[in-house]
Amino acid sequence: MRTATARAHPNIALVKYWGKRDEELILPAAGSLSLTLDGFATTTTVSLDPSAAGDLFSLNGAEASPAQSERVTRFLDLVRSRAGSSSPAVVRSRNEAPTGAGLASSASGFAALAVAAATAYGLDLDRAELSRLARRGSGSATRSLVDGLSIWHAGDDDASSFAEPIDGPAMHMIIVTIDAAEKAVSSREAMRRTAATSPYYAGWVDSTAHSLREMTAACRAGDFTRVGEITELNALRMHAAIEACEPPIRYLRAGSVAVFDAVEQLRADGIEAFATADAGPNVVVISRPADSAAVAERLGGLGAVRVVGAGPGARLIPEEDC
Ligand code: 2P0
Repeated sequence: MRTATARAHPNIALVKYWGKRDEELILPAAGSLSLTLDGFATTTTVSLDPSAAGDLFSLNGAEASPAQSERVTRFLDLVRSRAGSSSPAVVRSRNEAPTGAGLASSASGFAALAVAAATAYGLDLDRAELSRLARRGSGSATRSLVDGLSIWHAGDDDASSFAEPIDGPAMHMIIVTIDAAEKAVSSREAMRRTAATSPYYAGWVDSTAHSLREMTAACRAGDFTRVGEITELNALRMHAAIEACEPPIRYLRAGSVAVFDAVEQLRADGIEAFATADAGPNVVVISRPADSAAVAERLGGLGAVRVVGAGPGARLIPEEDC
């Protein structure tokens, strides 16, 4: 029985991925840029079991839902077809982040699964190939193969749509958890609805492509202030496009808006901090590393606060570390 264990971390996008050009290949409408975190790890073990009737997937020690299991099986089918194998697998995954709460557990989940499954099934893939493989599970997982700052090139086909590292200013992320419950509308469904019904979708895609070029330049220049300004602008544009769907989707709650207000006040007080939010109510604030303790203290009353830095891309770990 062949077994491999991998660990991956979520990433938070500074320029967001929101919308697909190709649903089957998960090619994004525009490129994106993120920071892989050093917390909230997912650890996944894939063990081939040729005698089993089908795949078995457990999450945090409990059998996964049929929908989750089917998504894992579809991903494993892709790996099996490349490896020329028909063996089912036992997949055991442990997630340190609350699943479905906008902390991108699908990113760490499919990044860890891509590395563990590729190894267990005997595929010899380099980092860009692993990033492309993870993309087939979930778009944001593409970026979690990369250490620290990661740029996902939109590309125009399967071969050209992958993530790679990019230099940038040092930063911390202050994660403010407003609500850890599962979100009402999944990212996948909300992206579809935005593309199909939001009158601002075309503007979102165009402006994101432009923001990514500006963000790339700001990162290369080590310009934290500009990185922060583009981050907050891009997040608000994404939420504006989402809120204009029919029927509307609104991920930000009163508590989320209170964090954006507090961040504006921090800047007025001379501490450079900038806010972003994904497909849920939780807010992530970026600051220079030297300011993160002060930012966390100021935001402490608004939600559960955790400070994280840059973390490693998905990689194999020895079995005994699980
Ligand atoms: C991102 N998000 O760039 C954006 C910002 C959420 C808001 O990528 O359909 O789970 O699996 O490709 O990657 C969340 O969407 O969607 C996401 P699929 P995914 O991080």
